[in-house]
Amino acid sequence: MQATGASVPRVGIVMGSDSDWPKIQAAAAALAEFGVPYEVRVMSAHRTPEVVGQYARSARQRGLQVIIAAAGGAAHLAGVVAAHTTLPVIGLPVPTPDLGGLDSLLSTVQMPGDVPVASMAVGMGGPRNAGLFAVQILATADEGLQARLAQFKQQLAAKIAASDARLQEQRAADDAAAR
Ligand code: RP5
Repeated sequence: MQATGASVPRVGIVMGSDSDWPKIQAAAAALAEFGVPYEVRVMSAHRTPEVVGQYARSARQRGLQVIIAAAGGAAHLAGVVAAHTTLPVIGLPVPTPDLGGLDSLLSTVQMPGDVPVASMAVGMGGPRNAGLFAVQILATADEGLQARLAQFKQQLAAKIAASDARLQEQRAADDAAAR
């Protein structure tokens, strides 16, 4: 799937199974939010190892600049992708029913020296952060994205300030009612 029209994808999202997709869609949503063209593929380090190697080896030449690799359980996908490319690889451990994703996390994050994978959190903000981290990597050489990220940080700060103001108002009202 190529999600943003005719634009050449800058980010590749790969996952070990289509069962991962509902759990990691927030990564794609974050890329879309910043207007970053991306592609999404299913490929498995264990079930289709040749496809993974070919994808990773050809990624830079096809214009990809970052790869997000999501997998669950014995989650070797990000590491195998990293073995075959010099592009930055973001590992996204997918929650699992058996071990809650600790299996995925450790399989993704515990890379040996010389083959880095930037691992995100299991669940919670992990998928969204994978997308945002890819945007941040691209922004190191893209002033437009850098400006959008700066605006994003300002919006975050404004949102938290508004939450704090609401909480203070609520507490003051509760105190007044209790008197
Ligand atoms: C991993 O095994 C996938 O990334 C997925 O998280 C998990 C289960 O895959 P399915 O059995 O649903 O295909 O390779």
